[in-house]
Amino acid sequence: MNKYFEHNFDGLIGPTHNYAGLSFGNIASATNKGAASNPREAALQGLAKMRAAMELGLKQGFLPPQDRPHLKSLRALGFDGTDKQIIEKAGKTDPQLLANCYAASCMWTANAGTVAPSPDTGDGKAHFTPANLAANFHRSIEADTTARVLRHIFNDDNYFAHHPPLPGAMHFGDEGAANHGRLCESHGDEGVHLFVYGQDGDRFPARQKRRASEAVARSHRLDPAKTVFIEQSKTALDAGAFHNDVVGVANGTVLFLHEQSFADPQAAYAEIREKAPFVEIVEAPADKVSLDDCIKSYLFNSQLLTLPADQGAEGEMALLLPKESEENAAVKAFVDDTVFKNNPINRVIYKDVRESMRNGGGPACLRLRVVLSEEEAAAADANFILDADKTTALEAWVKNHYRDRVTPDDLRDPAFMDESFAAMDALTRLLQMGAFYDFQQ
Ligand code: SUG
Repeated sequence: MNKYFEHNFDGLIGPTHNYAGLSFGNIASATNKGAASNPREAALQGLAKMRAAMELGLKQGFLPPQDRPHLKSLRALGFDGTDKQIIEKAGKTDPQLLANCYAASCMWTANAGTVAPSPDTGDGKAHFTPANLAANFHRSIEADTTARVLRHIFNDDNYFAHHPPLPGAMHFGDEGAANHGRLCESHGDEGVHLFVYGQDGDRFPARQKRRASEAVARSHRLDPAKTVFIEQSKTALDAGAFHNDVVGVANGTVLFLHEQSFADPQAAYAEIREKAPFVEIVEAPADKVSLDDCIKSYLFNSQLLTLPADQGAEGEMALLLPKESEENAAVKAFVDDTVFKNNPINRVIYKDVRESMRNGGGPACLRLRVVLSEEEAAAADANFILDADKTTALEAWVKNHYRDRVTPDDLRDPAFMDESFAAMDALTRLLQMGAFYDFQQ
C-alpha cells in the first residue's frame, strides 16, 4: 500500500529578516516597527524548530528564502542604474518602499500557497496554487518566485499539478494555507477542506476573499461535498487575527480553535460535522482565553502534529507552540487542561521562535503542510527534504553569512545587499539550484 505522510515545509529564514512594520492589521508587525532584528538568530530558531519536528519522527522539508532586496521590483517601479545606484536612490527617495523590497516575509510558508493532496483531487495528483498575497505589497512580490520554487521542488507532472497564482489582485486576494485546513481520519484518507475567508472589519481589512478560496477549490478539483467555506468573525479580525491560523488549526480528526474564530460558529460546526462526521472540535472558550491572549501568545498558531505510529498511540497528537504561550498564565492553563482531557492532543512542546513572532509569525505560519505518498515524496527534490546532517549544513551556512543585527538604516547600505546576494549564491550552490533567482539572471 502506498503510505501517506505529512511533510512540513518550513521557510528557511532569509538574511534580510527585519522589522519594517509593513503589515497593517498584524499587531506584532506594527508594534516592532524599526526595532533591531537578528536574522542569524531568526534562522537558527527556525532550524531548531525543524529539528524538533524531526526528533518526533516527522518528515521535514523547507522552502528556500527569496532574493532580497528584490531589484526586479525596484526596477519595475522606475529605479534605474547599477544595483548599487538602485539601492541608494530608493533609500533616499522612498525608504519604506525599499523596506518592502527587503522583507524576508517568504519565511511564513503557510502563506506560500494552498496544497491539496492526491487522495482529495479529481485527477489523483497533488495540486499547488501559490498565494497571490495581494493585500500587502511586500508579500505580493513573493508570488512569482514562490511559483518557481514549488515547481522546482515538485517537478514531476505525473504526480504534481501546479496552478498559477490567482489573477485579479485584491479582487481575488489569496493568502494560501493560512486560511485553509484539512480534516481527515488519517493523512492518506480523503480529506475535508475548510476554507476561511473574511469581510473587512471596522478596524482592519480582510485579506482572504471568498471567491479566491472558491477558485482554488475548483482548480484543485475538490469534491464540493468535501469542502466548507466559512466566514471568519470580524471580532477576531479586528482583534488582530489577520489570518485564520492565528485563531485555529485543523489536523487529522481535530479542529482546535477559539470560540470567536468564525462569524457563525454553530452553522460552521454543523456543516463541518456533516461533511466530516469523525471531527473532534476542541474549542477555547473566551472566558478562559481571551482573543487578546490568543493574539499575544499565538496559542492557535501552533503546529498540531500526528505522531508516527512508533511514537505514540494511533492518532495521538503533539502540539508545538511558541514560548509566548507558555509564558501566558491563562493560555498555559488552557493548554494543560487540553492535554489532560480526553482528546488526541497528548503532548506539548514549546519552542522559541521569537524573531519571527515579533513580525506576527508563529510556528504554524512558518510551515506549509504537504501530504505526500511515499512515491510522491520520492519524486520531490531531495535537496529540500531535511535530515540532521542537512540541517547542520544549513546552520553552518547561516553562521557564515548572516548578521546578528539589522536596523532600518542597514537597508540603505549597498554592502548589505552584496552580503545577502553572496549568501543566496552560496545557497543555490548548496542546493544545486543553478542560476535560480532574479538577481542571478
Ligand atoms: O503577512 N508579517 C507577516 C506574518 C505572516 C504570518 N503568517 C500566518 N499567519 N500564516 C504578514 O503579516 C511583517 C513584515 C514586517 O513588518 O517587516 C509580515 O510580513
